[in-house]
Amino acid sequence: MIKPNAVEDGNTGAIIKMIEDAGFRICAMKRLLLTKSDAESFYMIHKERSFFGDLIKFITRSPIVALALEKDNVVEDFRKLIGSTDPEEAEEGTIRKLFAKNVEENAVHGSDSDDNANTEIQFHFASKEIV
Ligand code: DGI
Repeated sequence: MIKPNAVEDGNTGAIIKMIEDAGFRICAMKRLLLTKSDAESFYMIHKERSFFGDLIKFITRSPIVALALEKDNVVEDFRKLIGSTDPEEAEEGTIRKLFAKNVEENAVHGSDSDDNANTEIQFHFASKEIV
């Protein structure tokens, strides 16, 4: 998912280029505004965290771009490409180092396991949208 700050800053294209250049194949893609209830369901795992309210406000404030990606070792390799959650800790050349503003407005989301990737892909896409 490309998050609101990166879409607002006009970095959608640059981020997609980095994703494709790194060998990921785009199987599905859409730009949409998440509702509050979409966002609360997507981030349910964080609902007890102190930053949950801010996270929901941020992720719903303007459109996101959702992508389903394919590659060998896709989850781990995508986490490497995006870098650490906090851009101050992200490695040089990662998407978050280049495009994140801070730990909350950190430009991109990447699934953290195959199971979560399946759940998150189904959250965003109908099966006929995944090619
Ligand atoms: O999987 P990640 O996105 O790298 O990180 P995560 O699953 O631990 O957290 C999900 C999102 O929640 C993260 O991308 C940004 C937000 N977040 C995480 N830790 C903090 C945070 N937001 C704030 N404001 N403060 C935090 O400490």
